[in-house]
Amino acid sequence: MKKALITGVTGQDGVYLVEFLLKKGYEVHGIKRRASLFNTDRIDHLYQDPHESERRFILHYGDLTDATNLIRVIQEVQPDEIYNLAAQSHVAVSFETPEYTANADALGTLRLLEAIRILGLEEKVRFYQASTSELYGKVQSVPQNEQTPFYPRSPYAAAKLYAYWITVNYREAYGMYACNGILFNHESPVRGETFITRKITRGLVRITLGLQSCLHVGNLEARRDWGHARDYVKAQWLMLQQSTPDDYVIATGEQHSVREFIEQAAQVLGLSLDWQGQGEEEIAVVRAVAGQAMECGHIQPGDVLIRIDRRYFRPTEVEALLGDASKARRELGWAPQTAFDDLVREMVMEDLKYAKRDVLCRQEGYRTFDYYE
Ligand code: NDP
Ligand code: GDR
Repeated sequence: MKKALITGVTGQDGVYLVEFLLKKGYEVHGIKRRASLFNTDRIDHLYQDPHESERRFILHYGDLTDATNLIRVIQEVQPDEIYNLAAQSHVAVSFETPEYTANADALGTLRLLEAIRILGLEEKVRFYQASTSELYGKVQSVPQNEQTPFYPRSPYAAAKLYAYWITVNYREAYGMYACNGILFNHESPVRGETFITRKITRGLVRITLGLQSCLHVGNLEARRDWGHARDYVKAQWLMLQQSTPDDYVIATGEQHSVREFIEQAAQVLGLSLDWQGQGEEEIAVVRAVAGQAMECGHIQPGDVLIRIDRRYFRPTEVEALLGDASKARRELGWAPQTAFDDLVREMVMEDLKYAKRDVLCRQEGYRTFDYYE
């Protein structure tokens, strides 16, 4: 039985990758951080009690900022594959916590690679690094592929640039099987609530159900190549199954703006929108109400659904990303399976379930979590 060790196992990609590897018959180990509250919401359905025999999913406490911990966990697990998904992954937050972001995202990757080397596991372990389309930042050509020069635009991207190159360096210097997956944005119903896609689906659903009055966002014109996390973790695994290690762009090749994402999510709920005003004064006003939104009865034509808030703009923005994944198609046989419309629909429908639960809780006098930064 192959063993995999996943850092960032409690995150969005973590849960999809665990599910994927368990289906493939792996024994899966994950590193989770100690927190004062349970932080395993996404993986709770996979939890196996430590007293069960024949466990195939095992969690270890750890942190990418603690080299001793990483060495000990790798020593204990003796994994065949390590997937380094852990990171302070929020671009906007990285402007507020640049040093921590560098420590976790850049040096954390170095610590893992060094741990493999210190333990003499260079020939046994295959290593996957969660690199990112944010490396292209201020894009130098369109679409972006493995040859496109990098131009990071945030502390997050600069940290990930170091992680990218140190992964390449350990491959070249020590002959390690180490790969960078340069993944473009990928989303899902378990996407963190403060990334724009989930913020939109959660926000619009909560407005529809009368739990929230308006959604505040930043740059409507930012354009992204959005895929589904379920499809992208398969690419992560495929990269570690080849005869030689290499770096691959993973993307859909289709681009949409934040504005288009809002319109698509609104449409799923039965709302059509008019955009009025300009720049920071722009608002989205409800033109017509049908479907789910009409059944719920909380939204009327003329209601303001979206407002712009300066705080969500970044000091330096990545305006537009579009990936060219032809190398992955050709060499890994990988292709995205989820269309943009289906991704948005799935996210909206799942958020409807959560919001309906919140409505019930409120009716019964229980407090709900209403934060929507
Ligand atoms: P998430 O933010 O959902 O998950 C990040 C994970 O890393 C969480 O499990 C988090 O733990 C953990 N983590 C954060 N800091 C540390 C630390 N210091 N030590 C140990 N664990 C830590 O990210 P995604 O699942 O969306 O992304 C996975 C990886 O892929 C990240 O590295 C991200 O930067 C990268 N990436 C993501 C893309 C995307 O569109 N999703 C695209 C390209 C790259 P906790 O739950 O305790 O916070
Ligand atoms: P990104 O994702 O920065 O691409 O990083 P995010 O969803 O945060 O932003 C995408 C774009 O939307 C614009 N935007 C807003 N973003 C947020 N979060 N909140 C808002 O209110 C808002 N309004 C507009 C942003 O300015 C940006 O242009 C994600 C992360 O998963 C990274 O870890 C990963 O490496 C990259 O994707 C690929």
